[in-house]
Amino acid sequence: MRKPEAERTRILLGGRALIVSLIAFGLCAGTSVANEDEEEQELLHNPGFEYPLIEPGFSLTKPEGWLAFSSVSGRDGFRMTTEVFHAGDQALHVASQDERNSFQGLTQEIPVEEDAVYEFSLYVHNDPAEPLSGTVRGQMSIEWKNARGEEIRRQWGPEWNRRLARHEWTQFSMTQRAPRDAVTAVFGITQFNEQRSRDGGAFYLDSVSVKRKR
Ligand SMILES: [Ca+2]
Repeated sequence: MRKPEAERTRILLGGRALIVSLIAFGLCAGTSVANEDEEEQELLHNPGFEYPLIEPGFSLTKPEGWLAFSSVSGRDGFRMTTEVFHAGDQALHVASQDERNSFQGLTQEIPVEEDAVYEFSLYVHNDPAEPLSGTVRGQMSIEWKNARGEEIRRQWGPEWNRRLARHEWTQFSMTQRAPRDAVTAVFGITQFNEQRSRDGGAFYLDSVSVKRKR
């Protein structure tokens, strides 16, 4: 039996109203997600060294999503750890290499938009068991690249050294505007050792972050 005309109309209107509501909700939700994407979303993969999961203690396993480099062939001082961390369950232990004028680092290259502003930040903690000494230091940097993969500009940020706190985490950050033609940026943390005399030591690194500000 056919429904009375008035009731069919109401059902149709109700359905349309629901669809309109859903579209409106979707648009609102979409807008809010887009804003978060542009302004607040974490852009790094595995920024807190939570992956892969390691056994309790220290591990030579490399953190997912990060590219490690070292001036000393086949050897670096990176170890994932569950012993000390700023957030989550894991962090990275960075020990200087016993080699004069050595350097090593971790980078992550991600897409960027020219003229957008990016905030790069991290937390570091001097290793009380083997604190940084002498010339050993860590430093943040951003390398902007164009569509051909060529470096447009490299900007060095804050650095930390033997004066870094041994019993608390210290945050460092740098905020920079992507230059014209930039399509990707390499966000890096480098540890340098000039090794005059007996320089050495290590620090913990955790909660690295890159966010687009505007
Ligand atoms: Ca962590």
